[in-house]
Amino acid sequence: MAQEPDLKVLLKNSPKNWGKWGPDDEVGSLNYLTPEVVVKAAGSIKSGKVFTLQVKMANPEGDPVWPGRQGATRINVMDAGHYHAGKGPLFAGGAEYADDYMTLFLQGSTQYDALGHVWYDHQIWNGYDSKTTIGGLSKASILPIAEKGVVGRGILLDIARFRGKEVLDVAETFTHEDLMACAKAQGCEIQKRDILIVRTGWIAKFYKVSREEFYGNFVEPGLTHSDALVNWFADMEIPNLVTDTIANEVTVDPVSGVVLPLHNALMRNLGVTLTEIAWLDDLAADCAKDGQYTFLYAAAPLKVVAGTGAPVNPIVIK
Ligand code: UVW
Repeated sequence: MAQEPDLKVLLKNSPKNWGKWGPDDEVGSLNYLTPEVVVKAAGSIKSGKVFTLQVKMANPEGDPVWPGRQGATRINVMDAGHYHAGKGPLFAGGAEYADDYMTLFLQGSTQYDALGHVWYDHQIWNGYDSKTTIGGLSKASILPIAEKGVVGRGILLDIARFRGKEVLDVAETFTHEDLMACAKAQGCEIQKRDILIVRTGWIAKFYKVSREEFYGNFVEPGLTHSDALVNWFADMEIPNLVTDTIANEVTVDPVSGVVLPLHNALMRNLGVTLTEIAWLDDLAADCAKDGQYTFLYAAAPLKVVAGTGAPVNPIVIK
């Protein structure tokens, strides 16, 4: 059997943004989202229509997660039942309340990845030692991204609709050339520093088919690695890639056999932030109706200290 190449070999010609924003940087390509970019992005608001892009959490129907993770579990610790049983705390005036807690994988919902989430060759984003991840990320955690916030011009690239499909196939791939062709067919153009929001129909499929079918042959559709694609992301200064898949790229590179090479080429090397498991179907339906595929995108993951990622409910304003 052919041996898959090491990421060090596969990405030997891949560009890096390490040091570009100084030796202490922890937000990478989000630095491209300057105040000027934000002001310009606000000009994309035309009708005031608002969309939220998070999937439901702790959903009785299930939460789509990477194999091996579990969806969130929410548990009531106080409600009317406690009062009926005489166990609720009594407040002067008679107020009663419901309360709950939740356990979750920080990567187990619509989420931002911290730049230190995935690496190879003992170094994470900006060249920090991978040992900085031990026991919690002391470098390039989700916190600096959460503190900064993400605001810019978003562009929806509805690859599923572009290919005339409800959902892309298992392991189906596309490239940056396809993203550009999709934009053209939609009557728009990807501009420098755009936040790319790519729809494959994959997360919607999770709610429509059995778990056996969804996880049976788990190779998600998505962007596929090439040096040309990585150079395009670098030249276009893309700050953020948002998709309706669990891992933002075809799970296994069909050419090299390497798993998640773009997590490394884009996130570790270029500092592109990844947003996964986004709910894009309502936004996509509206874009198909009104023909407006560009808008203001705003998001801020939760401020989890040392986290590898954190849930987020991004907002789009058209
Ligand atoms: C893995 O951690 C494997 O992927 P993701 O970035 O989708 O959470």
